[in-house]
Amino acid sequence: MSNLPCWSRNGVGARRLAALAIALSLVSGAVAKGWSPKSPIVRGDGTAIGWVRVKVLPGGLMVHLEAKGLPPGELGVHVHSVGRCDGPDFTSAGPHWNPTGKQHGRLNPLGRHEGDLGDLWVDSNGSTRMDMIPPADGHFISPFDADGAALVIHAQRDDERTDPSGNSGARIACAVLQAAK
Ligand SMILES: [Cu+2]
Ligand SMILES: [Zn+2]
Repeated sequence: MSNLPCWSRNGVGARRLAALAIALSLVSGAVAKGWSPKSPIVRGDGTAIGWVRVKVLPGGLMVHLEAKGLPPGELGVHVHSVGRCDGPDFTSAGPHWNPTGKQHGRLNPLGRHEGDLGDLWVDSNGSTRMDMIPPADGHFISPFDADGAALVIHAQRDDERTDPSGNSGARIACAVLQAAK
């Protein structure tokens, strides 16, 4: 698991990561600025269930999201390549953001997509609140090209290995991501 993203669960872990982000911002000045506006996360029927905001860093995409009304457990979550969330199936969001032509998943020897974020942890009451902080090194290509980008939450866990989407099942929620202003 050590090479998987450092998603934190609700509660203490999330607060610790937030504290770390604040501490880093005090040291480097690099974290406090650059967040996008909040984008609504919607279900297939258009109901808003939460929000997400992102920040493009040289090593990856920093993500913060909060949502309710999701099925409990681990759910795959990715950046998809088109900024369109047309319900009910969100196929409009296109495939995973993959500017380098890789296969899906951090555990795939031919991976990974730059849009692969791992899994959300959803509480027994259906809510989630998570931060993803990317590795500090490496190169990352911003997904905010001409057709934008979307964040998609799936019905099942992402196995981080199976091309093209980690066997993560249907697309159950979507947010049109916004670039930082
Ligand atoms: Cu996806
Ligand atoms: Zn992928």
